[in-house]
Amino acid sequence: MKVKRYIGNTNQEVMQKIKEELGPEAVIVSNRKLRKKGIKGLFQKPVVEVVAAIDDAAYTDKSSLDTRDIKRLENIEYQMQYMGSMLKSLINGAEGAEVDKKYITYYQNMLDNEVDKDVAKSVIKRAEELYNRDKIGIYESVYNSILYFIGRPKPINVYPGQQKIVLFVGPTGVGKTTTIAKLAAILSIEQHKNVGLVTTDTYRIGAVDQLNLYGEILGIKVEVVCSPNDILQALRNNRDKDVVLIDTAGRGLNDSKHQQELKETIGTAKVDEIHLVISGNVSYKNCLDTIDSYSFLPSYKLIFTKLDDMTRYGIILNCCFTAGQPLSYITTGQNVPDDIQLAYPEEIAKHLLERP
Ligand SMILES: Nc1nc2c(ncn2[C@@H]2O[C@H](COP(=O)(O)OP(=O)(O)OP(=O)(O)O)[C@@H](O)[C@H]2O)c(=O)[nH]1
Ligand SMILES: [Mg+2]
Repeated sequence: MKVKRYIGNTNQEVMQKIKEELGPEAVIVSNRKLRKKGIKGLFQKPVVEVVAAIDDAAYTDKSSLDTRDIKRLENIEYQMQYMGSMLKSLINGAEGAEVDKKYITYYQNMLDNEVDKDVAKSVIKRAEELYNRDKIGIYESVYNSILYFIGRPKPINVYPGQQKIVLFVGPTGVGKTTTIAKLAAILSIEQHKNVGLVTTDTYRIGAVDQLNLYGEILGIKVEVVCSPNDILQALRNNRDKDVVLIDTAGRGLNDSKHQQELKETIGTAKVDEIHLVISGNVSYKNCLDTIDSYSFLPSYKLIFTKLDDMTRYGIILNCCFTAGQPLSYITTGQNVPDDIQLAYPEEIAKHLLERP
């Protein structure tokens, strides 16, 4: 770390000097106006004093350094990060104090990645247990703790001779129909399964056409169901299929008629698994409301859509933690069928422990 004091008549003049000498990576440590000491100074224009600093690594080619130097620089970097985390947690109030010092950087990184404070504290609590029990490193303990709370992803597994009926639910516009189209394509084209498509969404104008369009491309006839009672006929028409994907209408969260219809559909259709689709680019509060309003479901898997529209992944951990349900897929764009993949907890955990 190189620290230097610069004096000049104006801010601009001093900044120019710093830029020339230390380069654009320099950080300003302090900036103040000074008067010369003594009575004479009172009558003179104040001068500007700026203290600037630059990390050695910022202007030294790392490849020319030996390993010991690199280790030293990395250590300084870690210590600065640690100090930054300590400062932030002090600013945030007493919360940081409840977290063991050795975890403070990871705790702060989780918060910066929009992990909820209570969730982050639970992660750290379990990490400490794992650290003591399994004699593993600090990073490994907190990483494993996140994996524990996210759980193993559960994709749609289709076995020969066992038809699977899968229902997709979720708020309006989260990407249910698009996700079903992606999954139908993957299951039929890549996994050579015989796929059936059913929609109960007769509320929204164009909803049936939307699924029909994908159905036509894949050569799958879409069965349209107008009431929960009609679903049995739709399923009879699909009895030769390995897997049947049922699309539903996105409705207001507190729509009790919608909830009742869903319950009837689940019961009548003898649904094998339900996937709750949540858009990743909304607030955690919004997700909590969604999870709450679907708490009447017996159990489900979580699909996160629109990850291409989000920068922080904390919401995924928050939702898994709160819902206590496993992930299945994540989607990363509008392209059918490319923008979908099995959820990857390891990548999510890694992201959450890095500085955003
Ligand atoms: N950026 C982005 N957009 C997506 C993704 N998935 C779906 N969308 C878009 O989100 C919009 C709504 O998608 P739909 O599949 O119609 O959503 P839905 O949940 O079926 O909507 P309703 O049936 O009206 O409740 C469309 O413009 C999709 O292209 C995704 O992963 N990323
Ligand atoms: Mg839809």
